[in-house]
Amino acid sequence: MAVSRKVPAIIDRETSFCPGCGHGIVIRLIAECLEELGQDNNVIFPLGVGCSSLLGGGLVTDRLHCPHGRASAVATGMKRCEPDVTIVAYQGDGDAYSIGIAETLNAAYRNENITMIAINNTNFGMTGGQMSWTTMPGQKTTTSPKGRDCAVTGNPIRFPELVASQFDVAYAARGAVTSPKRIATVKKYIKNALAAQVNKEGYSTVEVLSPCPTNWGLDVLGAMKRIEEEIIPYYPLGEFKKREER
Ligand SMILES: Cc1ncc(C[n+]2csc(CCOP(=O)(O)OP(=O)(O)O)c2C)c(N)n1
Ligand code: SF4
Repeated sequence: MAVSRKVPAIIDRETSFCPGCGHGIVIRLIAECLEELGQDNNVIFPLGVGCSSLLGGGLVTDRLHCPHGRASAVATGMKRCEPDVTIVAYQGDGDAYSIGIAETLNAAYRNENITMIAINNTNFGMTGGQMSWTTMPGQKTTTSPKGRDCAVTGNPIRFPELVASQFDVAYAARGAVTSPKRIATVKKYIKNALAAQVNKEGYSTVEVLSPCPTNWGLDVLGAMKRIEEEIIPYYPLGEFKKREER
């Protein structure tokens, strides 16, 4: 018997991500959460530059391609003009952290009532796998061919922990899309983040550890295994800040 699966209404076509990429999973989860919260026709996505921009090819929704790294600043402007519209900045680690860290941190610092979803695949995916702020110590990339040397580059950033410990944000969490159970947990985190915004609690963010098999030179299962065995031990999963009732 065929299994029928309800696809959120704002998804109307296939995405163009590489096979095994995590972006498509997260975009599907965001669409499901928006629909469940009654926000799917009341949302704008300020988009990062990178494979994250391809969200626009998969969802029928308002969105804006922002200058590189500046999606949280654009999100701030949108929210202040339209406080009752749900604003979701969707960015990669290179965009949100390496390139746009000033705007990203400033939005969290001010506790802007927006949601920022960051896809952490430990490199600049779209441009061929350069080192980013989340590249693992020792990881080989096209710009760290001998492996990332943290004595020279500094250490990888743990953004959700940073804003949860230093700023008055409403919600901060990190998940991974390596198994159905973990994907269900990521969905719960995204829904909590969006609900915090709808309830006007302030800034919310979810970082998702996500495979980039193309630039990692791994097959799909190998990429999932890398996240489980190498990346999660460095980037712990969980909720770092939330209201008691969530
Ligand atoms: C001002 C500017 N600098 C650099 C680029 C090139 N560029 C395009 S996408 C990208 C990296 C995006 O990486 P990330 O945010 O990690 O997203 P991913 O592609 O991995 O999802 C870069 C450097 C650009 N388009 N504009
Ligand atoms: S390059 Fe990486 S992040 Fe971009 S679509 Fe392919 S797998 Fe996904």
